[in-house]
Order: sequence, then C-alpha cells, then structure tokens
Amino acid sequence: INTFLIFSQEWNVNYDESKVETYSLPSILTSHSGMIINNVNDWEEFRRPEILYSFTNHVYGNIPGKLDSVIVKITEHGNYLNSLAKRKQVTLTFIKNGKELSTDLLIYLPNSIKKAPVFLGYNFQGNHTVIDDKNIFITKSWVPANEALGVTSNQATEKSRGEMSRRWSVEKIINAGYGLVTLYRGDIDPDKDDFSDGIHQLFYLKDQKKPEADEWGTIAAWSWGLSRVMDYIEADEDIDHEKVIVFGHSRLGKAALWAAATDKRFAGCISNNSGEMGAALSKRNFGETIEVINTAFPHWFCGNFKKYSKKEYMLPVDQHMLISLIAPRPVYIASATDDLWADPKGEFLSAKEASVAYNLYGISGLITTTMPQPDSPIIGVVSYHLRTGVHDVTDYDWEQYIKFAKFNNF
Ligand code: GTR
Repeated sequence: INTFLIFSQEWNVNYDESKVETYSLPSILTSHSGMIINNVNDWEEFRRPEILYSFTNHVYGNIPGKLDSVIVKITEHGNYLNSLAKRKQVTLTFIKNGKELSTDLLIYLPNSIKKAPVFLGYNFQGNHTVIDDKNIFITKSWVPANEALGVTSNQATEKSRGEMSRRWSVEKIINAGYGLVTLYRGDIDPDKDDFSDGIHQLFYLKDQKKPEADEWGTIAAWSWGLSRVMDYIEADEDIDHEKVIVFGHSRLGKAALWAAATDKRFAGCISNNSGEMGAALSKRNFGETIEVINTAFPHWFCGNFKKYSKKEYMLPVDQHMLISLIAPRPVYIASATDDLWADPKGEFLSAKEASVAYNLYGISGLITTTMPQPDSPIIGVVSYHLRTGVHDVTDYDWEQYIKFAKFNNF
C-alpha cells in the first residue's frame, strides 16, 4: 500500500476536470521587460537567467557556498550478473567549516562498453534496497520508519535488501549498454522537517540554525548532491560524463528536474511522476497544491515559497518554465493514470508548453499537442508517457527510458 495515497485523502483537493478554473501561465518567451524572445542568444543571455533567478529565489533556494574539500574513496568493487557488469561503491565525504558529511554511491557499469553512459538517480530507502546483491553496504543514515522494510529506530536492516528492486530494472539497463549510479537521498538530507542534520548545517554561519528564507530547502539540497556526484563522475574513467541522464521518481523527480535546470553537465533528464512542483503546472487547480506541499513537507522548498500557499497565481513562474531551462537537452516527463495526485494532465501540459524553448534551437520539442492515450509513449527530445497504473516506477517505464536514451544518442 502506498502511504501517500492515504495521506492525499486527508486533503480536499480537486480531482474534477470540470472544476479546473481558468489560469494564466507566465510566458516562457516574454522577458520581464516585455521583449519577445525569438533567438537562442537572447534566450541564453537574458530570459533563461531571469527564469532561473525566479525559481532560485522564490521556490528552491540559493546554495549558500562551496565546499572546502571532498574526499573520494573507492570502498568496494566486484562483478555482477555473471560478469556482465562491474559494481563499484564509492564514498564521497564533503568537508566544510570543519564539519563533514558522507554519501555512498552504488555504481553498476556494463562490461561491454569502455566508457558507459549512465542513469543517475537517488533511491528512497538506501542503496542496498535497489538490488538484491549481498555486497551492497547497508546505509547507516537515518531512514524513515517502515515496519515492512524492517527499519528499527530509523536504521535500515538486512530485511530491506533488494526490497525496492522492482523500481530499478538494472538488468535491462545493463543489457541495453547503460550504467546506473544511485545514492540514498537521506545521506544528503534526511527527509524530515529538521535542518540540524544533513548537508545544510555544514554551511551555517555562526549561530545559524536553519537556512535563510532564500536559501536551499531539501529539494535543492538533493539537486546539489546530484551535482556533486557529477563532479565525481567527471573524474571516473569508466563513465562517459557527457552522457549522464539524471533520473528521479516523485519528490526525487522534482530534485532531478531542478538538478538538470541548474547544472548543464546533465545531458538529459527523466522525471517520473514528479507532480506538484515537479513537472505538473501549479496554477492548474488539480491534485496536490502548494498549500498541501508546504504543510506536509515544509522543509522541501525555501522559506520564501511559503507565501505562495493558496496563491499559486502570484508565483512569477510555473513548472513549464522549469522544463524550458533544460532545453535543448533531452527531457522525459512521465505520468501514471491512477496518480491523479500528481496531475498527469498538468505534467503533460508542462512538457508541451516547454517545447517553445526547444524550438528556439530548431528542435521539435514534444511532437504532439494533445495528450496521448495511456501506454502510448511519445519519444523525442521532449518525451512523455502516461502509464496505466499507480504512482511508481516500473519495468515499462524503464523500457521507455532506454528507448529515449537510444533515440537521443546516449
Ligand atoms: C507525496 C507528495 C508528492 C510526491 C510524493 C512522493 O506525499 O505529496 O508531492 O512527491 O509524496 O515523493 O512519493
């Protein structure tokens, strides 16, 4: 059973298409000064930075500085899948102001390729849950209480090894010639309303207890973490750092989109069922709202974002603009039919609207203007599908992501 579905019923949100009120979206191609943007230069020089600035200061928050140093340690390596793949585990230790925080990367790379293109994404419950492989270290970080997964006192145990493997089609990925790099979200910031732990506190100035109103929340911290993994990938001889597709499901899909928007080294992005403040349009009154997200997850976005509860219409941006920041790089937005909380239509519309930024580069963007039927993927530079089923990541999703990667020459 999906805990968030139970939770979503507590809120009286709109699920009726006929009750979606008219809304007006800020125009991607009109600058603050009223200029219509019609070329790549003006987009990159003026309009894109304006949009990025709005998202940074009103939604996700600024990163307060740079690390003092990072220590990289290969902690384990071996073979996997009868030597079809190699496994590496790497610990990154971030050092700042005399404090440190570590994260463990779990890497699988196909032996068939010298420098592998990879999918990079966070997992929800710890690296050892991604694949049933006894060599994977069990995370020592705080994990959310979960009886079924055998979590005791917020510590993961052997019981959850491989338990989330249905969400990671590792064999398919390897056989298609791609690698996988994953890490546990809670290493970077435990997913709770508490800024005394995780990466934030390394950056505090004297006596600071939480980020300032325009500084990073948890989503921005997770995105920052993905960029630090990219720093590592650039130095890993076994990975093609020009072919890294950043991936995430749900809240981690929100982080993947922001990572791709802020860091152009990510050559592609996949956002699976990312919903409100992910791919879905927030001004479209359907499913989860900003008020709900700010109440249930007050730590996700920056302090300034709180004022937009019930005031979606005041936000200077909407999520189609987030996707536009990724142009001209390939992006895949995916929804699920029963995931109404995430507003599939709002996710589709975002991808469609964002296409104008791709058009500036002479690229088609999403090649349809009407929402496709379930299980009829549209694969292109901007891709979209609506899978039959619930809020989840399935083999079907991964099959499409692999096609998307191939289509875009990864
Ligand atoms: C929900 C949240 C969604 C989505 C989801 C998830 O509770 O309201 O925005 O992020 O969690 O991450 O599974």
